[in-house]
Formats: sequence, structure tokens, C-alpha cells
Amino acid sequence: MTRTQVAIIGAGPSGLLLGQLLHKAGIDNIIVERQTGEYVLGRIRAGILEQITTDLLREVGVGTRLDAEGTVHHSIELVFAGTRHAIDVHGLTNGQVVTAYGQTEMTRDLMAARSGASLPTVYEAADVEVLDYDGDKPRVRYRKDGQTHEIACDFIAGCDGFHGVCRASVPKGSITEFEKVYPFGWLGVLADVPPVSPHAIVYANSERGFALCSMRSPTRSRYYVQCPLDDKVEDWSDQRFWDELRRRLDPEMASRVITGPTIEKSIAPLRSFVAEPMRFGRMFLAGDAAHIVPPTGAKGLNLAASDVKYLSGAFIEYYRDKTSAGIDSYSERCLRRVWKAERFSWWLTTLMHRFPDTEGFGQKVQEAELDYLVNSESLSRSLAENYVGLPLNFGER
Ligand code: FAS
Ligand code: PHB
Repeated sequence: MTRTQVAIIGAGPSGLLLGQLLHKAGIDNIIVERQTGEYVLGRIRAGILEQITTDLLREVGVGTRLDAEGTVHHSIELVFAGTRHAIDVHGLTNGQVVTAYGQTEMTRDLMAARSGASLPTVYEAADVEVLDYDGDKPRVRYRKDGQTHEIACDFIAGCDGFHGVCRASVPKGSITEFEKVYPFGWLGVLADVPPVSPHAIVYANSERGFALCSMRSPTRSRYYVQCPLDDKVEDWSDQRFWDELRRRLDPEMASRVITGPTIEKSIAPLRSFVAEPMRFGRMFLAGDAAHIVPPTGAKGLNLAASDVKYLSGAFIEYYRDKTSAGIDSYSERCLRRVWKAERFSWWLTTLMHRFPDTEGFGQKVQEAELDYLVNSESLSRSLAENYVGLPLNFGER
């Protein structure tokens, strides 16, 4: 039986970042991942990193490519009623910014750092089980190459995403799940064309539905349009996508959209989800394993980063200072921040999307709220400070 201090389930952003934070503190850890590394890298997801996230990446020594290739954004833009308005995020938050840098690249950098430090990651682990985490000798069991393997550990970190095994292993009576499913999805495309808005993410509310203009680099664009939940990717030709995107933007920006063949096209459902608590004896949930937000507020990946910042700090206190204080307060600290991000993501999604009952009155109310927002310094500041990410100790006494 292999032994380690922390067994991490999942080699997505949560697991990889936690692994690097623990390694930096001299805490042994093993990551057990169901898929191959290539499969993990093939998932096209988030694109906007909060300053807390970029600071963590630099803290664990994977900031070089981020600093060279990431694009710093000082503002965002809101489109509604055929007009476009900039929100000066940098000015409204005393200089904070967000950085456009794809989750795929962040994951690639973390994978390279992990293998560069010869840290153990088990890919293609099948039938992963988490055992005895409610006692003081937790174990992880998995199958690989026809063999059954076991890892003895002090703690298990459930970084295995929304469909993972860790949360699913918790007895129903020990966990409370809160969920809201939205009546639409996001059709997202990647295209190797220059982004229409290279220095600001554009969020568009239109009578035809929501649209978003983002990027992965100065030569690679990322766009989304709201679509019905029962749409299929094959229903959307490239031409139909580009036409629809332009219809949802203001005329000036629509005229500048550079189109081209899409290299990735997928439809993602939108949901808000939180599982409470995030700790079960010696097993801790982090990232999508514990919560999901609609991507509107660009919070999913960033919440995963703040969870593992709290969790790594708790483990460091346990081993270095021989105190369980951080471990005992982990769930409450995370959930205070998670619920504020859930609220912000729900609010922005509700404001920007067309719901089945939006109709004429609902559209006019959304436009009125947006007109109030862009002309109210206090409401714009509220949007800006949530968008860049609230401080890790926000509201703590
Ligand atoms: P992940 O799901 O990324 O990683 C979990 C890992 O655990 C995976 O590699 C999985 O293979 C592995 N795993 C699962 N079950 C396992 C098991 N039984 N045993 C071992 N390993 C197991 N966020 C944004 O901020 N902006 C966006 O635009 C955005 N778009 C998204 C689009 C989609 C389709 C999805 C699904 C999510 C999107 N997100 C977005 C959120 C996303 O970026 C997540 O927040 C982020 O991936 C969270 O990282 P992890 O918590 O590591 O979970
Ligand atoms: C992205 O670039 O994928 C992205 C950007 C901002 C969001 C959501 C997704 O709010």
C-alpha cells in the first residue's frame, strides 16, 4: 500500500493547484485522475482569472507564461438596447484587474510544473473509491492496468468536479444540496480570428438572448450565445453562429466582428449548485466538486482557486503548527465566499439573459436596470468589486 499525507482526487485546476501549493509547503501528495492528461487538457472551459488566482499561480511558480501570454483587462463592456457601455473595473476597484488566460493553458502550466517536480499523478485510474474518511485512517482505492491499488493518507481532497466520486460517496443524510437549473444553455465557439474586443470582455443583453465576446489570445477568440437547452451543436452552422452573435451586439461592434471557421463548438448547460458542508471528517471538497456557478460571472475556476488556497492553508497549519483550526473552519470560510459568488453569478445571469417569461415588460425592466447600473457609480462599483473577486478575508472579523 502506498502512503502519502494528502490524496487528491482529480487533476483539474483544483487538484493540480492544490498539489503545487502543498508541494511548496513540503506536504506529500498524490493525485488520482480518472482520465488521461490529454483528455483533461481537451476540455475547453474558463478564460478569465481573478487577481487572487493569478497571484496563486505565481506563488507556485507557474506565472511565467501567464505573464507573457495573458491579457490584462482593466474594464468590461455591457451591451443593451443597441448601445455599449464600459465599466472601468480598474478605476472602481483601486487598481484591480482580471486576466484573460485560458483554463487549458493554466492546466497545462500546472501539469508541467507537477511533472517537472516529479510529483506522482495517477492518470486513467478506474473505479476510484474513497474509504474510511470519517475515521483517522482514510484510504483511496482504484484500479489500473488490471490491478487494484490502495493509498493510505491523512486526508483526502475531493477535487473531482461536479460528476466526481467524493461528494457522491457522502451519505445522503450528511450533505445538503442547493440547486437552480437555468432554462437555457450557452453555445460556445473557439475560432482562430482576432477578438472583436481584445481588452474587455463584452456581455450583451438583447431581445434575442445573451451573447459574450471573450478571447484566449490576440489571435484566438472565444464567443458564446445563449441557446435553448434542447439545441444541438449540429443545429448551429458557423454562419448561423456568426450571424446570431452579430445580431446580439451593438451595430458598431457587430460590424467589426472578424469571422472564420470554428475550431471548437459546444453547448454547456447553466446551473447554480452548492453542497454543504464541504468537509466530511478527513475528506474535503474543493472546486466544482462542491459548487457550480453559471459562467456569466467568470467565477467557477476562480472559486476553485480560492477553495484550494483556504484548504492548503489549513493543511499547512495542521502539519506545521499542529493545529486543526484551519481544518475545522475550512467549510464555513469557503461557503461564505462561495455563496457571495453564487449570488453575483445568479444576479448577472438573471440580468443579462432572456428567460421564458422575460417578454416585453421583463426586457424593459432589464434594460432599465442596466441603464441605472452604467450610470450609477455605486452599482458599477459593486459589479466591479465582485467581478475582480472579493478579498479572501472579506467580511471576516
Ligand atoms: P474539473 O471538473 O475541472 O476537474 C475535475 C477532475 O476530476 C477532472 O479532470 C475529472 O476527470 C476528474 N474526476 C472526476 N471524477 C473522478 C473520479 N471518480 N476519480 C478520479 N478523477 C475524477 N468557469 C468559468 O469561470 N468560466 C467559464 O466560461 C466556464 N465554462 C465552463 C464550461 C463547461 C462545459 C464546464 C463543465 C465548466 C465551465 N466552467 C467555467 C467552470 C470550470 O472552469 C470549473 O470551475 C473548473 O473546471 C473547476 O475545476 P475543478 O474543480 O478542478 O473541476
Ligand atoms: C471565457 O472567456 O470563456 C469567459 C469569459 C467571461 C465569462 C465567462 C467565460 O464571464
